Amino acid sequence: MHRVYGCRISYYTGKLETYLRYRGIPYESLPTYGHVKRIRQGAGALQMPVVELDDGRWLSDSTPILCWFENEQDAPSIYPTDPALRFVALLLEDYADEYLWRPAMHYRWSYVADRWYASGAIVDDQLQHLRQPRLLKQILVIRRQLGGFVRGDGVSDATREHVERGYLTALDHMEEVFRHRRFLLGDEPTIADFGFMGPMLRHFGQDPTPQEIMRNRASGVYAWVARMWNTRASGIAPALVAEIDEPLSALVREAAETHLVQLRENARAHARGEKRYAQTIQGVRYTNVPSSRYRVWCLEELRRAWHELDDAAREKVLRHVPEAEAAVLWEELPAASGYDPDRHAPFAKGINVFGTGVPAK
Ligand SMILES: N[C@@H](CCC(=O)N[C@@H](CS)C(=O)NCC(=O)O)C(=O)O
Repeated sequence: MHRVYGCRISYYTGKLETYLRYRGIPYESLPTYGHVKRIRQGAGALQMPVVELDDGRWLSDSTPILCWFENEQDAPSIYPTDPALRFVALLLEDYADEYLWRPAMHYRWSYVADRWYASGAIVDDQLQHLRQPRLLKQILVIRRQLGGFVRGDGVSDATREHVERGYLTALDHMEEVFRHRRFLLGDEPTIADFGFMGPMLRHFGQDPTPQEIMRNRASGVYAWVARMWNTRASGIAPALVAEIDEPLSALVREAAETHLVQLRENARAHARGEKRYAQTIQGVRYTNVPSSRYRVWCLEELRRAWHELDDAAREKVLRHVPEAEAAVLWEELPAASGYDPDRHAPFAKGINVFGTGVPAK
C-alpha cells in the first residue's frame, strides 16, 4: 500500500486524500515524525504530503502528484479535454493552492478558537515525541505559524479585511456555480475541484471560524466539500460545460486579479533577489511579503500550459481573464526558478514553497 506522510489538518494532504479516495487508491496515513530523515532523503524537502509508493519511490508536491497518478490510469481524466477549459482548470487549481493559502492560514491562526484547535491537532498528530508539556508545544506551534504564515505573509491591520474578503469572494462565486451544477466545471470533479479541496476541506471546512461562515453563507459549498470527499470516479466520460458561463467566469476573474498578480510580483521580486517585497492586489497594498522560488516555478508551469494552446483556445480563455493580468502568461519572464529543469516532478527532489518550510523573517 502507498504511504501518505501528512497530517489530518493539512491543506495539501486533504487535497491529495480526496483524490486518492476518488480513484479508490488505497493508502496508509502516517505522520512525518519518526520519518524525517527518510523523507528528506527520498522526497527532497520536509513538507506535507509526501508519498512513498509501494515500490519504494518517493513523490512530492500535490500538483505533479495528482498529474502523475492520472497518467498512470486509463479512466476518463480529471483534466478536461477541451484545451481552454483545461487551462482554466489549471489556473483555478493554482489559485486554490497558492493564493487561498494566505486567508486559510489567517483564519486558522489569527482567531483564538481556531488556533487552539489547530495547534492541538498538530501537537497530537506530529509532536507526540517531544517531551515538553502539551500546552507549551501548542504555544510554540502558534508562535511559528502566526509569525511565519500570517504576520510574516503580509497579513496586517491594513490588509486583514482584504485577506478575509478573498475567502468570502471565493465562497460566493463557488456558491453561484453550485446553483447550476454539482462540480465546478460539470457533473464530475476536475482538477479545479481537487485544487479547491486544499483550502476548503482541512481549513475553511474544518476550522471553527471559517467553517461557520461557510455553513451560513454558502451551504452549497459546504455540501460540495462533503460531496467531493464522498465521490468515487464513475468511469464514464464527464459532461463538462461547453462554454465558461458567468458564475465560473467570475471565479476565474477573481483568480486572475489576485493570483496572477501575485505570481507576477513574486517573479519580479525573485529576479531582483528580494526575500521580501511589496505588492498591490485589487487596490490593497501588501508589504513585507516573502518571495517564493517555488511559485516562480508555478508560473512557469502555467506559462507552459498557455504556450501549448492554439489561438482559438487562447481567445476563449481571454474572454474571462483580463488582458492586464493575463499578460504574465506570455510577457518576458524576469526570473527563472531553475527548479526541475528536466521535468522529473513529482519524482524531483522537492522544494518548500518558502525557504525551508516557514517564511524566513
Ligand atoms: N506545493 C506543495 C506544498 C506542500 C506544503 O507546503 N505543505 C505544508 C503543510 S499543508 C507544509 O508542509 N509546510 C511546511 C512547514 O510548515 O514547515 C504541495 O502542493 O504539496
